[in-house]
Amino acid sequence: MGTGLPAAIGAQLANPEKPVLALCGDGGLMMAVHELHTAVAEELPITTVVFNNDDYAIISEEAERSYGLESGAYGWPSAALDFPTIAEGMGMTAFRADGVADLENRVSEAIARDEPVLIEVRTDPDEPQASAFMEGA
Ligand SMILES: Cc1ncc(C[n+]2csc(CCOP(=O)(O)OP(=O)(O)O)c2C)c(N)n1
Ligand SMILES: [Mg+2]
Repeated sequence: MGTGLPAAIGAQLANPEKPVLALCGDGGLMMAVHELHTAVAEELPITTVVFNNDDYAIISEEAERSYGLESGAYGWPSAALDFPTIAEGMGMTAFRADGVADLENRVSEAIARDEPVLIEVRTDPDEPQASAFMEGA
């Protein structure tokens, strides 16, 4: 939560010859979104995959289950973020992937480009979160 992209920058600096991917939620990436610009400015060929569901979904789901709040209570569907546009505004190549096969192709393409790339994957905010699986739901 917030540390994925900064940690990927450190991993890439320590392993310049290896492909590095940061797997982020939209809420988590927003906590350090300016580091996309660091990757561009420092020419770090990180691939950032952001799973965008317009929500702190694990928090919203727990609030709904345990405290009876409405579905998506902490989300922001009326103010959706467009991560490819954000990344492109920082000078980064960006794609949107639709489905698993497309994501696989885009990740391969991003690694082959040897430059920082962002890939956005739109996901369903009603998809069960990790906390639900941990409770056996
Ligand atoms: C620094 C920090 N702030 C807040 C939290 C509490 N927290 C855990 S998960 C989460 C929301 C994650 O949202 P997102 O990255 O969009 O993932 P999603 O659950 O939607 O897949 C929050 C706020 C945390 N773990 N660490
Ligand atoms: Mg989210």
